[in-house]
Amino acid sequence: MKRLIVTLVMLLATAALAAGCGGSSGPTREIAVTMGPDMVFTPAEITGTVGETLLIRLTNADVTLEHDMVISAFGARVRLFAGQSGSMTVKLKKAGEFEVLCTLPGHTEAGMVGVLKVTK
Ligand SMILES: [Cu+2]
Repeated sequence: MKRLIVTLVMLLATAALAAGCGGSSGPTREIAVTMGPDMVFTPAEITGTVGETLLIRLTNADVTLEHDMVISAFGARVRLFAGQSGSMTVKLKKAGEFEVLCTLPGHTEAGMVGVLKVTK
């Protein structure tokens, strides 16, 4: 009997873990974006659909310049030194076209901008 209870508890724990991973969040899709060299995001256009979660893998390909990527509509921000890599997740909760900016001084003005297009 004791053994049965232990087995049941383990099964329940496993089920709880599985539920936690799935949850109500939609699928996660990975994309890669390069910052620089020069004042560009490549690709400059990111697309997705509402409900999706994007895992954006970023590489700062510049030799000397620091860059960041800010998608203020979704509260997402990553700042990377030259040559550094990082990532951020963005849960696409709403449809529309949203600004993607590098907010380091002068970078937006120099054209380091992109767009995130989210469709329903
Ligand atoms: Cu920049």
